[in-house]
Amino acid sequence: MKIGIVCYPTFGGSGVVATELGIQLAEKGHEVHFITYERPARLDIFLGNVFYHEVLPFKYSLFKYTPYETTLAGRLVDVAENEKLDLLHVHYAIPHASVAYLAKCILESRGIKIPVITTLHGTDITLVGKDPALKSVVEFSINNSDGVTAVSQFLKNATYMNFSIEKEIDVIYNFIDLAKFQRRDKDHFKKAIAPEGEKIITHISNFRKVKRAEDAVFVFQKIGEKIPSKLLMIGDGPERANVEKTCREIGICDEIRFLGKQGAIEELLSISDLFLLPSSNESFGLAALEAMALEVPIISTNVGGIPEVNVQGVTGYLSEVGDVENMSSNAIHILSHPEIHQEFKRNAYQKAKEFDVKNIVPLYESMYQRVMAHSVLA
Ligand code: GMT
Repeated sequence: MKIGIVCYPTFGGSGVVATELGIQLAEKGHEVHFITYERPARLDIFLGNVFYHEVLPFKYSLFKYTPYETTLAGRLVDVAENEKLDLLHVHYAIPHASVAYLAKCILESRGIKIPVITTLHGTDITLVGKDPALKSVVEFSINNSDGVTAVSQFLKNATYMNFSIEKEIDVIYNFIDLAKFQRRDKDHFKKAIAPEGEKIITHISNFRKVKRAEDAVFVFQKIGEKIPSKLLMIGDGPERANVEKTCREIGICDEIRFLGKQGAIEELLSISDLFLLPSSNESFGLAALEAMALEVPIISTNVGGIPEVNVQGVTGYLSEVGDVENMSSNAIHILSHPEIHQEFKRNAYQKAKEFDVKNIVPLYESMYQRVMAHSVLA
């Protein structure tokens, strides 16, 4: 198949899932075309059947805002027509689903039929999409997609609850390539971070408010009162400066390393003993799955789709949002019992196996076949 993928090219979850999916599809022999404003961050390998089409900003003195949606639609039409795409798969509804619908209509007017699949990722439904400024457009473009997927059962339910949806939504979970995402022996690195054998606690996010990265610091502070530990804060985003300020105010900067955006997160997770995910909302929690794949137990909140990934008392523990006390006592419980820690590590890896790419990518492929067959008949 010739598949056009539209996504945010950043380190954000939807961009990571879209890029990894494209790479997997290409490795299975499909031809994949990424259409976005920057080369996707995770598209770091060369494959002969992967193409990247940049959407360039169109600047003109009359425009206060560059019309990204219009140029993206134009590029989609151009790529679909010239590369003879079989379908478009757009990730994150805003603005990709409505832009794809416009491109589809333009192509139809030229006698070209191209089905559109929309994957809902999280804040496009739970936060941004339900804002009255965007709701009608999101609702319309979901209903006019030829196939719709959500990354968890929670997100599927939330979509039906927040919008008036006539379409069937398939749950296709986030995935991990366990063959590539493997624990590495990084003992020298571990020693550099934790020279006295301290435990290494890790938080990875885009430091948006919804991630409550500050709670990771408070949880860590309490862990540190009982168990010598270091905290790795990985990623970057709008809240990072505030979180750093908090660390300075409570005087624990020496125990915390802010590493910014990182490519090889499997190396950092390989030296981690525990992963903190204190989000106030999370449709799935890809970062937690990546940690689990490297045998790192999870201390998380119990919101959204997180319980579909992190199993209470098995792969980690789940607490109410903001319950720093409960999160830290759960963390201390795991870290202070080596045999329990080992068991949680094993369980985390076993649970991650359910989301192995080998199980998940075929679900997308069969959905592609289904919508294509349907589009030919319609
Ligand atoms: O908010 C983010 O972390 C980024 C966001 C995105 O769409 O870029 O991530 C969402 O999609 C991920 C991949 O499907 C999910 O694993 C994350 O849980 C989800 N984030 C939220 O729901 C907050």
